[in-house]
Amino acid sequence: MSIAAAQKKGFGAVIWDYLTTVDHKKIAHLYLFGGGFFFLLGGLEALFIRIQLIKPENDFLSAGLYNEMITMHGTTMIFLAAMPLLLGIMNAIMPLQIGARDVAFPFLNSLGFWLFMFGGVLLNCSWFLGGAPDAGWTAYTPLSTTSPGHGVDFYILGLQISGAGTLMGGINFLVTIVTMRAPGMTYMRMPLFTWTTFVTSVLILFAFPALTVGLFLLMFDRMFGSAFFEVSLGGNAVIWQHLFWIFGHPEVYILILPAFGVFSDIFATFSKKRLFGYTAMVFATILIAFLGFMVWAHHMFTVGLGPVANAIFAIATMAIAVPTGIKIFNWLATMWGGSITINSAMLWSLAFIPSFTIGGMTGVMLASAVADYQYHDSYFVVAHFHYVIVGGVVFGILAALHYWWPKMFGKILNEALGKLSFWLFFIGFHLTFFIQHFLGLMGMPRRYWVFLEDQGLDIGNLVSTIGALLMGVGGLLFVINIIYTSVKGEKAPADPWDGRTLEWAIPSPPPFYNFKQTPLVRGLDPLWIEKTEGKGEMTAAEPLGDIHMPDGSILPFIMSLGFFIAGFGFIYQVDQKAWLVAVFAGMGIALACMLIRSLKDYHGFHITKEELEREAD
Ligand code: HEM
Ligand SMILES: [Cu+2]
Repeated sequence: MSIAAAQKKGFGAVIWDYLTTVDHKKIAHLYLFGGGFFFLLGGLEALFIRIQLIKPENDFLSAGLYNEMITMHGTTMIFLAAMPLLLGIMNAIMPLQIGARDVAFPFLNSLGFWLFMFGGVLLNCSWFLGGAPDAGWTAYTPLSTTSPGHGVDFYILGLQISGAGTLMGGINFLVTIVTMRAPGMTYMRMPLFTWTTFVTSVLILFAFPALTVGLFLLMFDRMFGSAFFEVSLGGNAVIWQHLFWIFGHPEVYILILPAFGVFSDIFATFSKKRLFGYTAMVFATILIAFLGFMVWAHHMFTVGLGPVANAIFAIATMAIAVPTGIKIFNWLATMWGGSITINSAMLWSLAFIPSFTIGGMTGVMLASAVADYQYHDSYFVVAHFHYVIVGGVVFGILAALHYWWPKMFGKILNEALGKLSFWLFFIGFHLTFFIQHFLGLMGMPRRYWVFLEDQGLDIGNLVSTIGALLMGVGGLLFVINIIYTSVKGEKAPADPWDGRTLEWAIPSPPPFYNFKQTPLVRGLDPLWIEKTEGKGEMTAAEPLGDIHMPDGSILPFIMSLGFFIAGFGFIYQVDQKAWLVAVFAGMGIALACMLIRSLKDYHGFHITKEELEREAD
């Protein structure tokens, strides 16, 4: 919705519109707003960590607050920033790329967003209510079962609620891609971004239940006196690590695969060439996802699983380098001989290749179980996963935002500001994390609140912190670009980049029904085919007719609010049983919404053929 339309509509109406929307394009806006907010929060927490480590034995943060800061930074960035931002981009673009009018379950789509948002808010309430979780983002037991206060309880309930939202999002995307592709859009004609959305949704479906189960067991141990992880009562603390990483490692592929899809679409568009090795790229994606479930114990090489288990997980981990390497070479081959356009989206994509490859290489080093006894829990590990997560996922998100902003918001992000924020963030990134490899090799452990004088770690940490501040400035400039563009930005045409795929065949932003007539797809890069061999625009697969669209609803918001209230009840009923009232009240609200949704008929509405004909193209 443009600023002009919003002003015409009035602020209140706009808020109500977004509170009740089931339109995938508007839900995408909500995810970008929510995920963007949490990214800034996670970034601020990272800056506090780095300021604490700017010099030896610093006291900017207390030891306890430092533990809370790293826990919240990691948890926020992964669950509340990176993933929702990707879910937002997938929500906005995937239905357009397959020629659909929305996702399969619009109501569920809205519920998925509000559960994420209320889960994220609940988790962050802990800052104001006695202290945030402090057991690390991995919440290893018995640290997490014995951590005093309610911080870890907020972690459990917050992630349980937002995790349910993510699971719904994954199921929704899966069903959408299987059932709502336009005529002719066979699986092997889907753009790579849609393919990676598909495979990521399968990963979400199989990985998140492990976390859900783990969080329930942790909840029972902390709140209801069970002993799943309590060794003295016959429990096993290592089981938590297995459950967490059976989820946790596929989680990193849930984050990186959509980014891989973004780069594939961007390299093809700005090289004016079909993606090299399309079929190999599709199967490499599937193979990475499959192997991604076979490697979780590489996070536990030093736990004592034994040489046989370590060897198996080491080999499986190294094997993932093969399909990943195929992707890197295919991106390079796509650009080879192409007519390359360098703009902000392409800069982030080009910067991704060397940055992510460095992360991949250190990943292979870490996969060597014996060598990992040296690297484990040192800053070498911190450097590695930031190279793959920031150099891969965050660069992918920023590239995608520059590439699809015109389609999502109808305006082109300012290129000058775009390039400036890129260079500051890119240089800051390498300054922050490259030196950390060496801090780790010099023995600096992760998660330590201070480092000591005369350990030779001073310069490295100073450089790392200066880099983090530079990333902060680059990030802020990106936010300024968004504000500047929404106020003064250039209106975007339907196809600003001479694109290849269906989303560029409709206006920017698209009308709320997306396609007036479902398009007929005749091959991979359907729009490019029509542009180069056809009549320059998509052929309709159906005659113009009435279009059915779903109604908006406030129920997803209220249902999520119910779970939010119940969350508080569960956390505080440990101290006072009176809080059980909040549990029943919250669950009652959620249940009532489910009943209303199940019993009341929602017919939706039709846009008539006449209205569509009247509407000027
Ligand atoms: C944007 C700039 C960022 C900076 C400067 C930064 C900095 C750091 C630092 C210094 C630590 C280690 C703290 C310690 O072990 O004592 C850390 C931990 C971590 N970071 Fe980041 N980070 C950034 C972005 C991200 C992003 C985008 C993600 C994920 C999407 C992320 C995920 C994590 C995780 C999971 C941990 C581990 C937390 C734990 O030990 O429990 N970081 N970060
Ligand atoms: Cu892993």
